[in-house]
Amino acid sequence: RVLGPANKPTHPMALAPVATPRHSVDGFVQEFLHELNTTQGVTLSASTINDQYKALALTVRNYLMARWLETTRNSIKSKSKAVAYLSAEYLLGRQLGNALLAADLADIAQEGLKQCGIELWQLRAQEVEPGLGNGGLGRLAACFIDSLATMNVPSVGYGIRYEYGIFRQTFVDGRQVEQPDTWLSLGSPWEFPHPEAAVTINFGGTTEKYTDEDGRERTRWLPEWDVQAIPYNYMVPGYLNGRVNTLRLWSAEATRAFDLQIFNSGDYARAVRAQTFAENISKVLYPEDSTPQGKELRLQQQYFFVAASIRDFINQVLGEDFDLHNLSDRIIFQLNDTHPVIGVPELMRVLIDEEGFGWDEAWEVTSKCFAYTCHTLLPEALEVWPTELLGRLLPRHLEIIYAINDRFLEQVRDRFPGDEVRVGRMSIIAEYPERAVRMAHLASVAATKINGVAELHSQLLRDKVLKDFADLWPEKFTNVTNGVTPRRFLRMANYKLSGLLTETIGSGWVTDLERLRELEPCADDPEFREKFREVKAFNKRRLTNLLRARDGIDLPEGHMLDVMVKRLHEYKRQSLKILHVISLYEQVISGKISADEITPRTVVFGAKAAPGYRLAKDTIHLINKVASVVNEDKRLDGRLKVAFPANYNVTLAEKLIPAADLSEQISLAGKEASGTGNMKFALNGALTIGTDDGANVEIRELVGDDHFFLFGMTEPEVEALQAKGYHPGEYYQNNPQLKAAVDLIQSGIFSGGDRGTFDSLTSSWLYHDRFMVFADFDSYIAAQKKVEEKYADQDAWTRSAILNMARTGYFSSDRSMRDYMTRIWNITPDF
Ligand code: T68
Repeated sequence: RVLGPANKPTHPMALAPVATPRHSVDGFVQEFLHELNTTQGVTLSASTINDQYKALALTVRNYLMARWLETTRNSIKSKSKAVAYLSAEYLLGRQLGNALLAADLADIAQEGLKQCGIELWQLRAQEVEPGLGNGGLGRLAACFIDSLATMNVPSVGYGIRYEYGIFRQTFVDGRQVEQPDTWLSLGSPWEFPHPEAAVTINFGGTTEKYTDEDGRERTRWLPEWDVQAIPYNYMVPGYLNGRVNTLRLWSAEATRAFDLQIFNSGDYARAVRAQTFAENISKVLYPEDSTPQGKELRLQQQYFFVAASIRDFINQVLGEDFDLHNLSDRIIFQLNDTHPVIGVPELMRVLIDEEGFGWDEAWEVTSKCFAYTCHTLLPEALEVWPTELLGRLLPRHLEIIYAINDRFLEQVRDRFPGDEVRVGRMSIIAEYPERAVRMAHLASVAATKINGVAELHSQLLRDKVLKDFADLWPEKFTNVTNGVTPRRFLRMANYKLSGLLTETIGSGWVTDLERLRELEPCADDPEFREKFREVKAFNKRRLTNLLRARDGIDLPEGHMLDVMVKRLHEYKRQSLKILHVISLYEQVISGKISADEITPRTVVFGAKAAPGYRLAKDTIHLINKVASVVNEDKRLDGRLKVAFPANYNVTLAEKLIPAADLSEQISLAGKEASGTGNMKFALNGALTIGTDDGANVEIRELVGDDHFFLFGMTEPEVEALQAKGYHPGEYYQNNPQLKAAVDLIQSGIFSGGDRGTFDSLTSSWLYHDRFMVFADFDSYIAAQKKVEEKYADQDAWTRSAILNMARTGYFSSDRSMRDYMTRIWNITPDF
């Protein structure tokens, strides 16, 4: 690869930074028309909306370009320590709005386009969001890279450019049906492919021992096949700070040599198959959330992107003469869960096999270069890879993992002599039900720091999930509570509220969210409360219009908007929410209460289920069926509605969250690592009904008990009940309200008279109820009564909503990044 020009440039322009278009309406229009003509190849009058959208995206890119080139040049020059965020997922959401905001172009673009006869919102609607993630973990990565750019932190995000992101959800007769997400079909104007910078990634084969020229015993890997990793760069613009970081996503392509060999053998069909085989690696995002699949292709994906990223950083950023003994002075690889942990043996392999390091030397370096973030508490969510599979795909890496384990277990035996049970528990290698590598253990052994994502979660990691590791290395453990970017989720998503905030306290809150505290006194100001209510009403109208056009859903006016949006999972307990709805319905139709005793409320669900997760899909089916019955029943007098727009994604979240009154965060205590939707709702002035779980604990501490609807067992109470023996059937028998709701499902009323349709769900609750929905039902219903009482007093409600917003500035991802910098990375921002 040739870097830079062959001869020293003589033209003066060659050294000048690229010109930024004029920051004015005229400058913008000129640039926009230029892009339309020269890149899209059309005149304004002949252009389609897609042409216009693409030309607009390219225009905005041009405004950011000089800053990007400058940031990149500086980061190579400055030699400061950088963060490489390694994540298999980035749930970015649409790019255009964020880029306009970062470049301070929103008003100029709106006016310029208007003069061209174009509405900005219409072009924004044209963008298909890159859904390269499942849920919280992927969205967190996107928030973090936004904050790193905004805070001037030298950093790069590495991941996979999936050709198909998270599936598009549709409903057929109320059941989820998945469609492929063809986000690239109209082309993506945000990416910069660099096929010339491809990296070769090896797989399979065997290893062999040999003696090198110095007489040293060495090992080499003789791989069987390889693929090319092609980098695609994306701008990550900081907010109004002149910095643009890079997100680098890898795409798999067949290697030319591989192809040629087969082509030459005359087997054309096989050659084409080989190509498909290679390209499969980055074809599709695994839609499983919190339940790893253990599929070979998934491990291929993990190794593919991590190996390419490590190589890329060493070659491109550090350059040839860098002494890799000092690697940890220049980089920290942050592991977003265990998905990139194969990077640990990979770095060892590079240092030992390729660079000639001795084991101890290599470990000295490697064990300073990684930090590990855990995102779960569910034991079934901890990744393990059968040694058979790992050894077949990455034979050298398996050897290295065994060697790491041998030395590690020696350490454990030294510290805890005779405690072989502990040794077995802690081993990186599990022996049952099959021999397998425990990726969380490998991560814990290698990492300089291990963090959970909320206080309670980090505590439970230390006390339960990784207790043995915390006993051995207490100093490794820390917490960084998650956060969300205020740019996307407040400034962009809620521009009406943003306007009110800026008018009241100035615009500093966008990058210093704790300043929302200054709004506390406004909670007692009737005029401010009125304005705040008007903002909420505006956001509800906006949502109503969107859902009408997008889903044909009609939201009634004047309802409390009660929102539960997140992945569908048993532990998150969408079933508890729908049982509440069913119970309200049952009480009205059985005459226990009259419709006018119900607080007018619309319950909004948004949730995708993993395609193979039966109970989750059945829950979606139930919700849709309940919706269609409840929404039509005149006896409710229109006071209770259920809306379930399909395909919940970042784009929909940006409209839904600002409109919500009530945020449902109702997981069983001790199961939700943090949650981040909970933070977005509070910041947008919704009140939370929630359990003492994840970051809910910290939200409640900050906003105060009077402004939070707490219910349900605490984590220790859950443990105690589990230990004593939990019998959901008893709750069913002893709680007439719960029994009536479950019986109503079993009556067939939601399934056209068929009594068995939802048996899988009802029997799972009655006989297992792993997440104790029945045990928390009563407490949840009681908390919902409190919600209704408070909502009846609109002044009190608004007061609480304002205080929720004013007191949750802590949950900015800028603060999370600051915590990572001081507690984990030991780096400071660049200026
Ligand atoms: C989420 N985890 C946590 N996992 O559930 C949530 N898993 O509490 C937390 O707020 C969030 O992470 C951010 O820390 C996930 O989203 C996954 O998406 C996932 C994907 C693949 C495999 C396993």
